[in-house]
Amino acid sequence: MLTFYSADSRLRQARTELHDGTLVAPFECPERVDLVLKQLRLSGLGEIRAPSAYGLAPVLAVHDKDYVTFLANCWEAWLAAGHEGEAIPNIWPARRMRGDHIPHAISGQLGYYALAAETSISAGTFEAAMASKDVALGAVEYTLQTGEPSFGLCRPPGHHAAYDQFGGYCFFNNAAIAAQRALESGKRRVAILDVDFHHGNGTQQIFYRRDDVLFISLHGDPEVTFPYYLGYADEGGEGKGEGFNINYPLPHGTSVATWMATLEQALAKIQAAGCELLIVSLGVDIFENDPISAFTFTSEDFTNLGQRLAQAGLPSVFLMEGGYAVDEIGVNVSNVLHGFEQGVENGSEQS
Ligand code: OKP
Ligand code: ZN
Repeated sequence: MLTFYSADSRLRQARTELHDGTLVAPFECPERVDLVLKQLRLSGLGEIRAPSAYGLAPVLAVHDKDYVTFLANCWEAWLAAGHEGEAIPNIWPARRMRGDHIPHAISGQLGYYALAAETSISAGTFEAAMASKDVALGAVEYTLQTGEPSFGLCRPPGHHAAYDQFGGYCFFNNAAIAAQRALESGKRRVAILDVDFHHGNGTQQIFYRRDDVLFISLHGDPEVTFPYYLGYADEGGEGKGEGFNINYPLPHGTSVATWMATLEQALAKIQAAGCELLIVSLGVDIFENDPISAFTFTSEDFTNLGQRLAQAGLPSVFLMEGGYAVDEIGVNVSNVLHGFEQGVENGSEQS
């Protein structure tokens, strides 16, 4: 399988994450991609290619222009305001305040555009986010042109990023940008299957009123986990999007058997909707030893996941989301992708 990767993902080197009341070294760190790359090379998955630069147009197809401008300017504005640490919001337009007003000061803008406080903005963040969406676009372009599967080793991740909000380590919604590109190239309906431990609130919101993208997410129950305020089972889409958003919140400690049985339901929905492309938001934080998650996948289970996804028989693009057990992140990603290739081979032997 062909992998897309950009060395510019290293430009995001934040030093601080607000975690459990203290500032810690971010879980979402550059070493994550190093370990994935190392394992992809060791396991011989295939060529690793740098993407082209696709510019801002595909970003503006799913994100607000003023939000993109804010991200591009945030770090300089934060420095110009004389702040010493990284840019972290500490106030929001909470209920009954002026939620539609964008203040002049960068501290006010941060709260306006942030959905959470753990994700600080630092030098190079915007450039890394640009590289990450280029990785996603390179992967989807390749799969659109060849029909062959691809893996976009995106970093920073994307699925929490909404139309005009960053947070949960995400700035641009890579999967949404890729799905939109696929639609513009002629696909009539695209499925985004989000297997990350956390609900893909940003992807859900971007497509909530649309029927050309079917968004399905399996994730930790938001009653007890991030992002808390979205991801419930009764969120089914609105208007013509009704029926095209499906959430499967699952309790902490959910067994792999239950998770895989839920995946069966998700894949049946994807088949029934006539989707022409599958984009997998691939978070491997469903791993049993993930430091911030609570599902129970072993490294072997990831191989089975990949095999099962191949049986959907769709052109498929895998895009990296979360996964923070850095020792195993490479093996777990590699197992999904090799499992997918095995599943494709088995499928063609049977037919
Ligand atoms: C990003 B992705 C740990 C608590 C969780 C944010 C989680 C973001 C997950 N500090 N805070 O979906 O893997
Ligand atoms: Zn996650």
